[in-house]
Amino acid sequence: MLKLGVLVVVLYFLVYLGDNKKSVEGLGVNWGTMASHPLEPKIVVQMLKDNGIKKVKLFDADKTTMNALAGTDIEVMVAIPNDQLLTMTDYDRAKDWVRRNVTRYNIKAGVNIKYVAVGNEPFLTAYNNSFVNLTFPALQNIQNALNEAGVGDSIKATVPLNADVYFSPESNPVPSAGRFRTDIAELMTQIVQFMNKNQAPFTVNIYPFLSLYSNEHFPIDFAFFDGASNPVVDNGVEYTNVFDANFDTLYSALKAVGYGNMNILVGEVGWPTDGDKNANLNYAYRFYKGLFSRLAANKGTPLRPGYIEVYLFGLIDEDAKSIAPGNFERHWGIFRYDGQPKFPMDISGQGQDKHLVAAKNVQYLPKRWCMLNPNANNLSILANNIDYACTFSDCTALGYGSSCNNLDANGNASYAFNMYYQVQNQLDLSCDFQGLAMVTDKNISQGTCNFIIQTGIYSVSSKVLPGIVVLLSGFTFLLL
Ligand SMILES: *[C@@H]1O[C@H](CO)[C@@H](O)[C@H](O)[C@H]1NC(C)=O
Ligand SMILES: *[C@@H]1O[C@H](CO)[C@@H](O)[C@H](O)[C@H]1NC(C)=O
Ligand SMILES: *[C@@H]1O[C@H](CO)[C@@H](O)[C@H](O)[C@H]1NC(C)=O
Ligand SMILES: *[C@@H]1O[C@H](CO)[C@@H](O)[C@H](O)[C@H]1NC(C)=O
Ligand SMILES: *[C@@H]1O[C@H](CO)[C@@H](O)[C@H](O)[C@H]1NC(C)=O
Ligand SMILES: CC(=O)N[C@H]1CO[C@H](CO)[C@@H](O)[C@@H]1O
Repeated sequence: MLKLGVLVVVLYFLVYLGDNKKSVEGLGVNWGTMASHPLEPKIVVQMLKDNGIKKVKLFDADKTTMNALAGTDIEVMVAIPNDQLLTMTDYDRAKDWVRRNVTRYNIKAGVNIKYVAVGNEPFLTAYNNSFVNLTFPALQNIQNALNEAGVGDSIKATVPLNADVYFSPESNPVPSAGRFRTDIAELMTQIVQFMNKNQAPFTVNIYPFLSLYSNEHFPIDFAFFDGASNPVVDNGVEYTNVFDANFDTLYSALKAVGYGNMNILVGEVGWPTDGDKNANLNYAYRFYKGLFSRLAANKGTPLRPGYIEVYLFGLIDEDAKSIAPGNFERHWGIFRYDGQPKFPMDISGQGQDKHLVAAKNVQYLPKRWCMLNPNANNLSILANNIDYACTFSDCTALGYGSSCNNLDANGNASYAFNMYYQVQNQLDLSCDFQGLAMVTDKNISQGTCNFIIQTGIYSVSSKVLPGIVVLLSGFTFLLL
């Protein structure tokens, strides 16, 4: 008994000394993987640990990711994508999903799963009601399956929703008038009732950047946390930022249907750094600095003071995301595509201008770029070749207000050719473009426009061996 006590003390100090990184209480990040060259999951997990980030929200339950999280104490939200909601309306399939993607990892492999996200913003108006009749049955089946598997006390099913599921009327556009969207009001009430009964949180994604992006008259200061010249006044409460106003509109909508005490979790919040005139490093820095200082102070909002559980969006840039909502979609990362921090960010909320710890052991392709051959003379075929390059790679930094928007026509062509060449892992044939292009070992970056070298692709087969997972989970068990 004494020996065990000593061991526990020793372990405590090991853990304590090792944990010199601090983040605001309970800070989480969204870890999306829609990238041409995703970083190897174990490198990402090490990066999370190095930065003291203890919660992640995923968009699936990918095996390699889950194995990399095994044996860490990082809390995990796994997810069921929208295109699987229909399947989950069948209880047996839902039970099977929980067995394969939750209990297998949670109980047997030491992955600390806390939530299952059922769908992702399924009620977005852009989805034309495709998931309106599927989400609630899927949610019920998943939570019931978790309960039946005996893990329902610690693992909760929730539905990450976009802030467009609630509104305040134009006649009274203040947070206290918040209500659920009329077309889904009855459904939202049922969902909230069910989640409340199971002590699951309401998950909402709040994007001040999108408020600014979608409305050219939006007062820019209202998107940040450092004060606004014209606050919105609501029953004597002054709102100086859209995050608070938005959150409290949800609070009021919940209260109006009788669930004002429900736990609210912010599933996504963040600011992109490229792909739009308002998506840049300075604004992202300003936004996060304000956010972290409030979170560190547990300030909460006027109607819901105190701690808020928050997941940043997102961890790493994703160059294969759909740009239907806008070019900024591929630039939400607090880290670049290669795990390098983009700007100073103090996630402890103390406002120090330090950088996050970069990903370690990232392998890059050789320092070779593709560019427009200065001797190319048949320029009639240039436009088509640029189009081709940009169709199969990410040229969003070329757009208006973006980091590469100041290139000349030749620079544009070189940028497009290089992005394609990198995405193709620098295959020789991918730097030809009907004879217009050539490879160079000179860094052809210009000003704010970085001509990147891609990372090497990791072999997906290099998964953690089952034996190691068992070992790790044994260790976790010892610590408990
Ligand atoms: C929704 O409907 C519009 C108009 O009917 C259509 O253009 C769009 O592709 C649809 N979107 C989806 C996701 O089905
Ligand atoms: C959802 O179900 C209701 C009731 O069965 C039906 O009237 C409605 O058309 C369905 N909506 C969609 C988008 O399938
Ligand atoms: C330019 O290239 C196109 C396509 O290869 C070809 O049809 C055309 O004759 C070329 N023009 C010149 C001036 O070489
Ligand atoms: C470069 O490409 C961007 C995006 O396609 C375009 O807006 C811009 O006008 C181009 N610049 C020149 C000088 O051709
Ligand atoms: C190329 O130059 C840019 C700008 O000086 C720099 O930021 C970037 O790190 C360089 N890239 C490589 C691969 O050395
Ligand atoms: C959403 C998700 O990741 N589902 C996975 C659950 O487990 C099965 C079997 O391992 C996978 O095929 C699914 O992709």
